[in-house]
Amino acid sequence: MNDGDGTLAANDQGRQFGPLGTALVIIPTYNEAENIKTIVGRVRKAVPEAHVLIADDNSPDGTGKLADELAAEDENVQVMHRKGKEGLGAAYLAGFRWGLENGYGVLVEMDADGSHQPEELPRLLTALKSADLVLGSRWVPGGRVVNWPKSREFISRGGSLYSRLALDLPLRDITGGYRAFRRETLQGLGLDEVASQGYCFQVDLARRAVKAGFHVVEVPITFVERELGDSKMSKNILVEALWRVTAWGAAERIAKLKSLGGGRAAKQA
Ligand SMILES: Nc1nc2c(ncn2[C@@H]2O[C@H](COP(=O)(O)OP(=O)(O)O)[C@@H](O)[C@H]2O)c(=O)[nH]1
Ligand SMILES: [Mg+2]
Repeated sequence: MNDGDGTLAANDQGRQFGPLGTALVIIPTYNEAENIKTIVGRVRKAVPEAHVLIADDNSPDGTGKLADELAAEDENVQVMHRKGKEGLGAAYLAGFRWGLENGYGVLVEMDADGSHQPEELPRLLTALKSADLVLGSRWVPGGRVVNWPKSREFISRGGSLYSRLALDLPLRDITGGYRAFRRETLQGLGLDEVASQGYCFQVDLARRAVKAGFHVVEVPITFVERELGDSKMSKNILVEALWRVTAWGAAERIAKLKSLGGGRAAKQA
């Protein structure tokens, strides 16, 4: 479904939505010393009413210490120091839990490296007024990537297309990590059972949201590849996404066939 302004709605229920409440922007970090001050400054400027939580996995490059300096200067910036590198998904789950316990109405996922531009966050939050989950999307009309080699674009587009087909999801950018959730949405996703990491973590959350009947909307974004520091993408992250998505897709198809078979058996009886 296309809303006409480049946004895609996954689920149209004609529902009423309550007020959003305060937003917490969760920024997971591993070795982002060159980026952390810039990104937090940009968030605080672009959306001054939003708070920030940095979830650092004990980065060897001292990101955690720089984050502490930011938190000391600004009461709306918090730092979660985690004991070691456990992956993006685990950092987000801990951040979500903290945000929910502390009463935030909106929880935002944002990378530290500038790929997710804080200046686009107001558009995501506006869309969330009438949605349960907003995905910043590179692959809807108006969305794009800057400074990506064709090979990376191919992997990303291919990953979303494969997930879309295997899991039957009406979404274009399923692996992206610039998202805004209402608190009630996160509470309805069964986060305690989420074990996936990396890109697969994002697919898992999107899949759970659609299957739970939440209204998921894609908003076009311009994704800018990092200029400083290194990507943590690895072959393992891609392999994990491929096998998990394939396994979920197969399990869904088997469940569908079984329910069809059950229905036929009931009719014959
Ligand atoms: N806390 C934490 N953050 C991570 C971990 N791996 C990646 N990140 C952060 O997740 C965000 C996205 O990672 P990035 O390397 O830019 O991935 P890419 O954009 O897919 O190349 C960045 O803010 C990273 O610092 C991790 O194991 N723990
Ligand atoms: Mg990145």
